[in-house]
Amino acid sequence: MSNSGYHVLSELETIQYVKKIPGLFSENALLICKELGDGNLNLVFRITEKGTSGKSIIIKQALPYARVVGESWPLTLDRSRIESDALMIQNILCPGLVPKVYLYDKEMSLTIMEDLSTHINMRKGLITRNQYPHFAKHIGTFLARTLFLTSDLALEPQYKKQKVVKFINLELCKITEDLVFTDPYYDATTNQFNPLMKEVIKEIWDHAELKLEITKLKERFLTHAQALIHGDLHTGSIMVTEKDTKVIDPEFAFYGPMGFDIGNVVANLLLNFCAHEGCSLDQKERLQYQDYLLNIVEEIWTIFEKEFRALWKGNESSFYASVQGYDDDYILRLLQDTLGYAGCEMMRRVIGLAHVPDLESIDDPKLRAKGERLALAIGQQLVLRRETVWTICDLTALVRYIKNREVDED
Ligand code: SR1
Ligand code: MG
Repeated sequence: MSNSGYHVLSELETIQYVKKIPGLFSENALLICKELGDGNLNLVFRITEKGTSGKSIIIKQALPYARVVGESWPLTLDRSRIESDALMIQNILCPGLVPKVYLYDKEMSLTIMEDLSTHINMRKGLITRNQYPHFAKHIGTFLARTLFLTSDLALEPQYKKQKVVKFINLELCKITEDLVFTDPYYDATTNQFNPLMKEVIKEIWDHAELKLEITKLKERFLTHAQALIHGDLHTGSIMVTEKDTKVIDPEFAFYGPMGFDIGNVVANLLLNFCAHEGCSLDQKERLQYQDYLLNIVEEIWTIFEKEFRALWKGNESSFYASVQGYDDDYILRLLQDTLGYAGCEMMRRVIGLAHVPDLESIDDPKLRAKGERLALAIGQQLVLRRETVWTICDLTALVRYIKNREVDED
């Protein structure tokens, strides 16, 4: 796609740009712009009006390459269309659970949206052991509604296929195909890991049964156009306050397996669980927070399943609703996919290119390796044993069992 008017904005140009857009700020407003510099792929500017109004907005502009690597990794600008379209759909399906989009500028590959500076990134919140009493309800509802209502369970098949075409996301899917399902399972140049983990990682590279299961999950990721998924739903893609939750950054959105989104949420809670193993917290505090995390995993699934079944029931005229037992079969497959994709996400965040601050913020490599070893042990078992799991409590019991097996409590 060629955007002939496209150029990368500076902070000053961003101010000039927003001033030309009617309805955002008053003509004489004094504006401050700051590029936040925390995106893997894009530029993210916050524009704030000086004075008492406190008004602010976010402008997210796609770069023609992956920012984290540089110009040697070219990327399509079309991802900004995918992101703004996905946000608008999600806002219709789950009002209030994503930032509001004010404007999408195709030419400049940018989206103007609600500023969430009152919220914090959930990953940061979990690292400091904050608790979010409404999070499970919000994210369980988000998952159920966005996944059910964009799938063949809710949409007329031909209309759904048009959506599949609209959300073809070649390059960002390729990033996931490579970084999640391929590179971590051999000695790829993109991998970067704690040298203390080398032996355990070599065992993974030699684990034929594990690689077979990862291949099945990869093939399902590539071919199972089940619903419009967020595609990168880790805890860094979620902004929270004690009362509110907003899901951000759906630039990886495409029609893929529902379990990939649910699995990413679960995996990132479990990665935080593992990271606390490596932190020098006192044992009681650590165990309490780890219990809290496992409880949220159970709660998320329970809310997800309840809402998903309610949507299924409310759609009585559909072909699928008329087939007895199909809902139970479908939901069990979702749970087992969730485990599989959660396992993949956990392993790639230890072995592959993109790590998580939960573990990376542990300075001492020995302590970090403690958490990383646990993450790899849990990740492997989630993939290998996913078809033996029938309920969400089987999953949390499996996590507790592996933790007790792997970790010597002080
Ligand atoms: C080069 S992009 C690396 C990672 O960042 C994104 O958030 C995705 O998780 C991707 O795998
Ligand atoms: Mg992102």
